[in-house]
Amino acid sequence: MKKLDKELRVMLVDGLGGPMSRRGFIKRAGAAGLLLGASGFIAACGDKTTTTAAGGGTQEMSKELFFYNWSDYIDEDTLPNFETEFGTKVVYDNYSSNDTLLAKLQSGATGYDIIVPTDYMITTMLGLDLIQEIDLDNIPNVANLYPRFREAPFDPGNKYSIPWQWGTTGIGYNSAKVPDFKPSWEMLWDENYSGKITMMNEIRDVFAVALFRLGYSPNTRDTAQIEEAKQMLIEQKPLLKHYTSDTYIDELASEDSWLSHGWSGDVFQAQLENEAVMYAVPEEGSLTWVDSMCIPKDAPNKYTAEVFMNYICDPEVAAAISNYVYYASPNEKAEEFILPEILDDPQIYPPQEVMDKLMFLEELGADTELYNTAYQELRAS
Ligand code: N2P
Repeated sequence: MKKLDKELRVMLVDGLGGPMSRRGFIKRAGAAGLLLGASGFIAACGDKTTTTAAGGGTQEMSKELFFYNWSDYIDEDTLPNFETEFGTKVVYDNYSSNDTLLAKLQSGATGYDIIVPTDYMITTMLGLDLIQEIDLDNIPNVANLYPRFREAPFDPGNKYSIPWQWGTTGIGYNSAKVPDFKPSWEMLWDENYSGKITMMNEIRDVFAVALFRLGYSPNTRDTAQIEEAKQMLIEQKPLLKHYTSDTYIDELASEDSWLSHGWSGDVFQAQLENEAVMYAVPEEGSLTWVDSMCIPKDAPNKYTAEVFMNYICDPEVAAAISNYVYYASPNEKAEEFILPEILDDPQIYPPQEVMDKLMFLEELGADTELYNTAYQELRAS
């Protein structure tokens, strides 16, 4: 990828003027996106459809790449720039929960080349033989990642996965409509806000909220604890507007919802539209997670998928994604291109003492069924 002109980069990183609110700042980031697009265009002059693989030999880029990613999780220029640079069309499709992604893969050949499951779900998919090993010779840019993302417990050495973005789970709330907000999961059970509350549509995440509220681990295998959490979630149901893992961004922005169980960057995206929207990680504890690119077993275009992964690990490409979606990047070399307002924001890059309090969901093997059954009972109640 062509490097940004130095003067332009300084302008993007240092900003055009004095301190700005996040809302003002993203407008500036939007302008940066346009400029990056222009840079991608310049880089496109040259035939990139045949590439020499780092491991030797020549491998053909496919005409199309089928990419299945989370909704609201990419810079608007990322795919157009890739298409211009490599001459491959990206067919882009979205999901909003790991459960949907897993069900899709389990239902048979999907034709997807890249998917982006969350940490624990990668372990699940490996166990079900749904994803395949990656040829790291084609992804030299993996060296740009922070060491902790090269040695993550769910995939040490990035044999099967290349991290995309990471973040935390918490509550998005409207500070004007919920003046008595406190950083507690209890808020999602507050009858004063009945009809204005949303919960995610994701099995383990929904149970994690009730389990944290009860003081239990979100990874418990204890059937009595899971049952107690289910009862608590059944009590909550009449207060909910609905379960959603994507529309809450717009609903928070339009004030159709005032309290949403949500992911950090999604809530900040809502905040761009409505300055009253805030994000908090509840004091009872919460989750952190990392989503990573993987190649399904039956992917039609494995080599092109690896070239795409390498492109995403380019520091400027990775930074542009964080600058747009407000999630943290696993790419250490991207730091110099990430807007300081994002890099220095403790809600996006939490300090170690906050990280120490956050937990990862764990893959529970056969005991996952305890959650699947309880969730079905909850939704049917
Ligand atoms: C993006 C959702 C982030 C994914 N809309 C949470 N794992």
